[in-house]
Amino acid sequence: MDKLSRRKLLAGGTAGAAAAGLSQLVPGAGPALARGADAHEHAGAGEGSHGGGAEGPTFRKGAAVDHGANGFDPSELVRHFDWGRTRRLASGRVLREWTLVAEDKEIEVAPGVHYPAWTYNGRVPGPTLRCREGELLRVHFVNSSDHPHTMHFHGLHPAQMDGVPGIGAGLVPTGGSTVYEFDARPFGVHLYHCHAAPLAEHIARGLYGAFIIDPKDGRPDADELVMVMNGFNTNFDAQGNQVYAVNTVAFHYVDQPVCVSRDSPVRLYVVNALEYDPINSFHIHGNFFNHFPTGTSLTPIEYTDTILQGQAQRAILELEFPYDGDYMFHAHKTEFAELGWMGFFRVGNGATRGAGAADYCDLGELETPGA
Ligand SMILES: [Cu+2]
Repeated sequence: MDKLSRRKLLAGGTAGAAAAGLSQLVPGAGPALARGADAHEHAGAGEGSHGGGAEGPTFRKGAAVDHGANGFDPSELVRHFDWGRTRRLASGRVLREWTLVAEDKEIEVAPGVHYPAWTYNGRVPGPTLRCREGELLRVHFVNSSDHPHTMHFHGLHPAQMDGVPGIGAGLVPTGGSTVYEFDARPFGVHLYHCHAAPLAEHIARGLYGAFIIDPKDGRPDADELVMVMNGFNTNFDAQGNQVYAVNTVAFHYVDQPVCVSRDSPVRLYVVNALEYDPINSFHIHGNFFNHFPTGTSLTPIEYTDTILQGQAQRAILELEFPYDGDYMFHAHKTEFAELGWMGFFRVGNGATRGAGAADYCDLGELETPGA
């Protein structure tokens, strides 16, 4: 299928594999927030456009993903950093260790859309591994999947530890295990993923995660969030994706916005793990951020509201929200946004946002605007 025919399938809902994938869903559904004017603008209200957003055919009315069954919740995952376990070596150096298990697991990526994922530790994305520059890292990898896999880290390390077929431990067979060991460098936001062939499928199935190396002296305090941009090719034609998201579940942060405090530093670790589409993007409404590509410099390269990322590119974005309210963030590749890659930041508390504000946003005591 060429690119054009894929677009036609997505846009027109004509017969074919893509349409069949979407036909499990019922139009006209969606979280209340997405019914705002802004969401309509971006969602295109479904009239002959791609997917139609939370109002469109990618959602079942009133339905939600069963996070319990998935075993992970994007609202928790967004602030979860896995620091592993540490001990100090005789040299004084810190040894940091993790255990990651590959396992096959069906996950729900949009209400009613179940996808046969391959996971690290039962979740997609895999755990956000976090460490400090200069530490010795040791990753115990166990393959409990029905397929051979590896763990390939971005960063500086010897070829033997690269997690590719034919070098070092190479492919780890079903029931097998290995240990990857390397130094934590350079600081920045990186990623890890399986490197078995066919590579695109092994990544697209869900075998990836963020890998953050903090500078030796750390970074300034901030409310830190990890956002792994991903997608799901639910019809397995390897031509684009039918569901797009940050942290796996389509429109999750429309349904449950990411709550942040006004006038407080927020740091986003944004990783593009999307397969089958060459470019992804991140755009925020009503705000600008400092952009640190790969997070390897402490000096931003630009102050903007939109960044592009090719496959495996990533960045740190730093910002503050000067006003209360709900602020959309989404791929500015609008087709992706309409198929699930959009969400909201909710700034301030219920009292300052007025009627209709969800009460799960418990940010404690906040000043009212203008006070
Ligand atoms: Cu794999």
